[in-house]
Amino acid sequence: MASHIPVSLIGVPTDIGAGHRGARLGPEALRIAGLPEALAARGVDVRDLGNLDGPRNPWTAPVAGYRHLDEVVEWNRALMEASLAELRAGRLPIMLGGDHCLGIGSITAVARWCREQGKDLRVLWLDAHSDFNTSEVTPSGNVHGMPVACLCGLGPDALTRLGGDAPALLPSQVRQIGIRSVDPEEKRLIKHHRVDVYDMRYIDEAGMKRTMEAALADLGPDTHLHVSFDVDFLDPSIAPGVGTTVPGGVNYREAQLVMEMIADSGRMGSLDIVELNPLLDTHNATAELAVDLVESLFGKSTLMRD
Ligand code: HAR
Ligand code: MN
Ligand code: MN
Ligand code: MN
Repeated sequence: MASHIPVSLIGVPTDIGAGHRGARLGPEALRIAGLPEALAARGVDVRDLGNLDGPRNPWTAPVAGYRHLDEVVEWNRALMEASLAELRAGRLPIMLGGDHCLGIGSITAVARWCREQGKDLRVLWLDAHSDFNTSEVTPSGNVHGMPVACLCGLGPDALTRLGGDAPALLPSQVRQIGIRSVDPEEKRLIKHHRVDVYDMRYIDEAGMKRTMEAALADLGPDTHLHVSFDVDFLDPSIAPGVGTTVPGGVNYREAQLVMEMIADSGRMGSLDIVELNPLLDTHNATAELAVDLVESLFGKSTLMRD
């Protein structure tokens, strides 16, 4: 069986960044769907650290373009510290979300660790959305629509400087896949900052194999690959348990290929699983699908390739 670096599961039960409540139940739904056991069955040394603690969801209206900014900062500070500790201990952290605002703390930790180690960092953002809004242009004030912008230095100091003075990422380190919902001003920002976006039109035309070859091109031997997997990346017909479904998403076979090609790269060093909302799911099917895909990320393949 393939050998893997040891894994730490970090539950991040937050929905303060989202427009629907319920993603805070995501970590438990992923456990009930059998994530720890599935990893262990693949020969992975897996430790479940339980859930982080943080402020409750005040469920208030946006202020100056942000909903719940203080709470978002507090959760992300806690996550950054927890994740950095696991990376420094030589473990691969898997964030069990929780809404996608947690990508700020998660990826800030990874960027800091890569700087300490002299490693390059590449981020694969699997999502229906670009998550590149700012407080000036957001249609909702929901911070789960802003994490990529924050990581690239566009946002409030409390989030863009979570890991120190420099932004965590350059836009050139990001590859977005599955995108099909971008707000008009957000699109302008994405183009201005030249984020590499493989949208559904690109996937339709090139096919998923060529898309992933492009997204994974030029990984060095020392590149750390962070995968931020928003389950709304998947088509809602197979993944209904998310707050912001967008039709026309990635199908089951395409999703498997994405995960298998990431596994083949041998570079994945950290993973977020976000936006799962069990209150909107049918019999935990979306959580079970996420677990199935994580098995592929850890090398489960069809009989013919083993
Ligand atoms: N673009 C919209 C907004 O900013 C919707 C964002 C939805 N967010 C997520 N993250 N599910 O991908 O409000
Ligand atoms: Mn997202
Ligand atoms: Mn999304
Ligand atoms: Mn969304």
